[in-house]
Amino acid sequence: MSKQDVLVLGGLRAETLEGLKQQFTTHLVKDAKELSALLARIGNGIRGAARGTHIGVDRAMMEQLPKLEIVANFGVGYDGIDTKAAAERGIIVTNTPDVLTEEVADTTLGLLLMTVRDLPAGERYLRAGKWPSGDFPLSKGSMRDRKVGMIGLGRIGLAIARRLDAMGVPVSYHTRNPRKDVPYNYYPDLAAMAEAVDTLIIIVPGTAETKGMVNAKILKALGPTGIVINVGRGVVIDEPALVEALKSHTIQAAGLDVFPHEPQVSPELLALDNTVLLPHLGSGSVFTRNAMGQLMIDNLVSWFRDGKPLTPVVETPWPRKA
Ligand code: A2R
Repeated sequence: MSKQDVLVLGGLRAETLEGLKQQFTTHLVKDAKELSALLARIGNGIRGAARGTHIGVDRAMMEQLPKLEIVANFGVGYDGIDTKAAAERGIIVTNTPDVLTEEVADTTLGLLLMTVRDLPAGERYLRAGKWPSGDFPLSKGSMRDRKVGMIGLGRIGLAIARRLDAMGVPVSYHTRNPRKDVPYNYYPDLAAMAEAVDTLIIIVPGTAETKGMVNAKILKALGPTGIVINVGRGVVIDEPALVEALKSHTIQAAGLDVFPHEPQVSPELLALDNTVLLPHLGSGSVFTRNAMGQLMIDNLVSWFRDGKPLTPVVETPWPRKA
């Protein structure tokens, strides 16, 4: 059987690209300019797409790919894909859940501890040769007296909460629907949860509903010992409001792994010393990125070989809704 033509959008690891090449005839596109030339040339023959980082899949692109059946996304978050347009055209979208859950939860705990205990500044202090002239100041924050409010308690949120349980840290959560299988306090109202806790961990998808949900009002409710950790999506925080709250010490600090305009980071956030900033590396180990790449490939293989996707997203369920 001849190999299917698969469009490969944006950055993927060499191992993942190699895995794709073994199964498919791949057409690699790194940016929007390359894309329009390629689509004009071979758009009619493409039935599958593998989506890496930094290139969106919008309605206009789908229109140039009349035979497209499946978009396999690398990563659990798929806000860069217009799933409404996909569903209308019967295109299945898949993501890579579960295989990254524990890794992202580990990174979140690392970022939380870095931010609460001011650990990156301590490391900079040692490397600058300052230790012999005096001890690094005690951290204002401690996990010993913190209360965490999770914004999102899905696969990853739950894995984070389990780690907090082990540390003896009380957990509350805000989602649209309460879970029946957890012992944590549920807050249907985010502002009420922000009042009750001093630490927010954001692990929701980037959607029209979640965009800007952590705003000036929520930050004020969190208060002067407040710490915000974002490992979900950058757009969930109203960034100007966050910068203002950090500058005015309305809250204490923020630890961020995701940003609204990645890979660009606001110079204002960079200039503040009460931020800890990571370059979106929540799932960023060789082990986990390989597992994510394999699941993306397996979705495409399963679709073309067995006629079904392995991990379709909720907006494009399989079997398709009648
Ligand atoms: O609202 P629910 O009951 O569907 O709970 C989901 C919550 N969530 C929200 N919470 C409050 N307001 C919203 N508008 C809202 N939309 C969704 O986010 C659920 O607790 C959580 C999502 O969990 P999962 O779908 O299991 O995703 P997972 O694997 O934990 O990853 C979360 C996100 C990804 O979408 C990427 O953006 C990022 O982490 O890597």
